[in-house]
Amino acid sequence: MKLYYATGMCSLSPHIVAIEAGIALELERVDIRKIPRVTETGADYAQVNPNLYVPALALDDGTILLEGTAIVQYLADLAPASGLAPPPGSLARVQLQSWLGFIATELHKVFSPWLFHPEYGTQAQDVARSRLAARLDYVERQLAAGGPYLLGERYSIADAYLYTILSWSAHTKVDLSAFPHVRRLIERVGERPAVQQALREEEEEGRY
Ligand SMILES: N[C@@H](CCC(=O)N[C@@H](CS)C(=O)NCC(=O)O)C(=O)O
Repeated sequence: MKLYYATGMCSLSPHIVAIEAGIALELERVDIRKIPRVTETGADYAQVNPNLYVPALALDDGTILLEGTAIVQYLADLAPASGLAPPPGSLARVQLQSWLGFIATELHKVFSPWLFHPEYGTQAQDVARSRLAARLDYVERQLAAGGPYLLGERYSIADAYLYTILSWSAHTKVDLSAFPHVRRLIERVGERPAVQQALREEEEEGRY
């Protein structure tokens, strides 16, 4: 299996999940700053994902899986004993999917692209930051009531995704100081050996 990724971007989430699940991944870096978009081997990334973004997961039979929230569930389901996702069909699985959808649409897609492109201007970025603060306040209240993880006592793929997205806070000037439970979750996830390994592997491969 091969994960197409860009260092420190949202593709870090499936990278972490694969390591947590004990799944060996080949990594292929994509330069997401350039069009045409090529991978580190010189391949045309548009042939992998016509939308041009990472992550993409190429299965050994050539199938390409797109969308981070689907990819992490696929990886977790390959290793059910890892407990990274509740069983398909359970209510807990739907609660997990609720978090994955929330992180993707309410957090991830507010950080990216809005806070990654200064050319969008201060006004757009102020709106993005204030929207993120409102959404993080919701996460904070949920964790205060039933943490320490998004699904309660149980670490899941949703926590790895939240960690990945909030790792962008410092350089995009998103202030987490009002959200102590969120910060504690991020610290705990950041201490996990699988997360450390994924960060190390991406750094070793190099940053564009
Ligand atoms: N809907 C996609 C969005 C992925 C996404 O936003 N990827 C960013 C990096 S975090 C990217 O590759 N951006 C470059 C681009 O959109 O061209 C998913 O959740 O997998």
